[in-house]
Amino acid sequence: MTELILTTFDWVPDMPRGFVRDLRVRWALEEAGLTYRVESTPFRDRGPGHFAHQPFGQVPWLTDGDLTLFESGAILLHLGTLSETLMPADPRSASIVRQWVFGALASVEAASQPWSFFMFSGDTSENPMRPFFDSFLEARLRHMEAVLGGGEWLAGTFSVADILMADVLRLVDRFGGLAESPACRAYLARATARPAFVKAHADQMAHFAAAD
Ligand SMILES: N[C@@H](CCC(=O)N[C@@H](CS)C(=O)NCC(=O)O)C(=O)O
Repeated sequence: MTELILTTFDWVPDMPRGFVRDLRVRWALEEAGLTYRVESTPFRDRGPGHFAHQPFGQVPWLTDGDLTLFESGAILLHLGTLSETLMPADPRSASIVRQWVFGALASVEAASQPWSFFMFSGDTSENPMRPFFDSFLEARLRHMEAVLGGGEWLAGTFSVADILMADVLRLVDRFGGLAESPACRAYLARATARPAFVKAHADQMAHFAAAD
């Protein structure tokens, strides 16, 4: 197996620390027990080399030999091909995992991201879009309550889908958005109690702190 290299920013301000999406990749790598190395790319000065790997100038990206991948969901699906801890070998179960990978990103994060931008900005004005984003997220969470109340993990056993869904819900929880969603909170507590998450989170915090 080739060496896996995860690239993230060299430094970020305090606010996003603990929530930068390299955490999803670190978490998956730790769950799978895969050997990897972390490299840094400048946060402040994003040059052509950065855009060659991540066309939006964002992080993370993963290098696996001569393959470079961006988008945390695509990276986790790739890691799923390397470890049955992340993605079951049985094709039917794997399809269910992929379904929930897209569910986490395209249905739940699509609603949580605009909401969290409002929360990050601290905007308390009567913005006409705010009620729309509140109710968009509330509807998604209401349906996730029913799903997550019905089982421990999204696809039966823990998988990359849970890493993505839990990380999406973590940002909602940061701003108090899970107050009315006890099943989502319990799922999040289960997921973030996993040693692989605890290590991934601590490693990300240490990585950025080392650059202060
Ligand atoms: N859809 C992308 C989103 C990546 C993303 O939003 N990365 C953030 C860090 S968590 C970033 O690089 N932000 C800096 C920027 O957008 O300029 C993924 O899941 O990988």
